[in-house]
Amino acid sequence: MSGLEVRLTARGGRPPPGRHVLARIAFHTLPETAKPPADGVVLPLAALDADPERPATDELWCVGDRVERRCGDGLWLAQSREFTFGCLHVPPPAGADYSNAIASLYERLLAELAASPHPYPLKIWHYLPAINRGAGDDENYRRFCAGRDRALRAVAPHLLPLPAATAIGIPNDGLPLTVYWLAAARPGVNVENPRQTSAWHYPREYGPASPNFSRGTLLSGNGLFLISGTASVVGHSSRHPGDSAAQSAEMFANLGALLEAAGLAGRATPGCLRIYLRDRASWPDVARRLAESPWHDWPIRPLHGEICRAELMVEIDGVAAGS
Ligand code: 3EB
Repeated sequence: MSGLEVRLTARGGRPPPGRHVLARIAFHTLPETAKPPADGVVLPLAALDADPERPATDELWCVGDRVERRCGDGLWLAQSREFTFGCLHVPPPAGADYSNAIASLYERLLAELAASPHPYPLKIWHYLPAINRGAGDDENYRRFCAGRDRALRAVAPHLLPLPAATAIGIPNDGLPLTVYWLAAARPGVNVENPRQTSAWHYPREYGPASPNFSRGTLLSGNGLFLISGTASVVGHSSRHPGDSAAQSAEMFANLGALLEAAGLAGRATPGCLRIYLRDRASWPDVARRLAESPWHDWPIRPLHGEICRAELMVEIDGVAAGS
């Protein structure tokens, strides 16, 4: 394996010598006005940064060999010998159409995978407008889960359970529904968290279709570990509703248990993390817990994003590398 690595750089930063950008994820404080970079995509969430000296960053996904790109019709695709990075975006769907919009988006994603030399997803990121709008089973997140589940069972049941994922709400109504994914010629190794019920076994109370994702995915032969969105969920229930400080402590306990399950306890080298905050004002609470955690010196980017359950205030995801 030539190795995939992920790092934070300044805006427009170059990859290390001899490496190539597979995908640049650009974080902006005002994503609605940002111009997409030629070699990547804009994350549709506002980057929080109290420090004006460190205003902008890009997350660079780098590989050792040449990258080819194509784009058009809401699709952006980058391909190296070993990996494909794809991104699809569509206008925000309205009301009851949410699950249909997600099912068609997923059918397109699955068709791209099936036609690609890299048919196995390793992680799928979802940024969803109005994620908590609607009550009970009509909440958009539940409709999203139903649409994803329907498309998968119809088109690609062999991909179940899906690898690592993130699903976060876009607070700004004007930004498109954005899904992007990393894929390879062979599947990764999925890892579950012993503190948490597997998402595909969540009971009926969380919606008509369970979420399809694994807690994390290890890339075979590479050492990179892709961490799913991890929140203050123990078993299947949300802990410390509305309390961002207590939720942060629970979230870090979950992250520690997941890294241990992946065989990375005490061996993980700084990768790249993102923290999603429902409420920008809770960053000091979360930052305090981060400072007390084993990840205090990892590159990290706080972002303004909504968590899929209304009572959850904070979530973390990212990449760790084995030492
Ligand atoms: C959870 O533990 C939090 O539906 O793809 C995290 C990561 C969450 C991915 C998804 C949802 C998803 O249930 C929510």
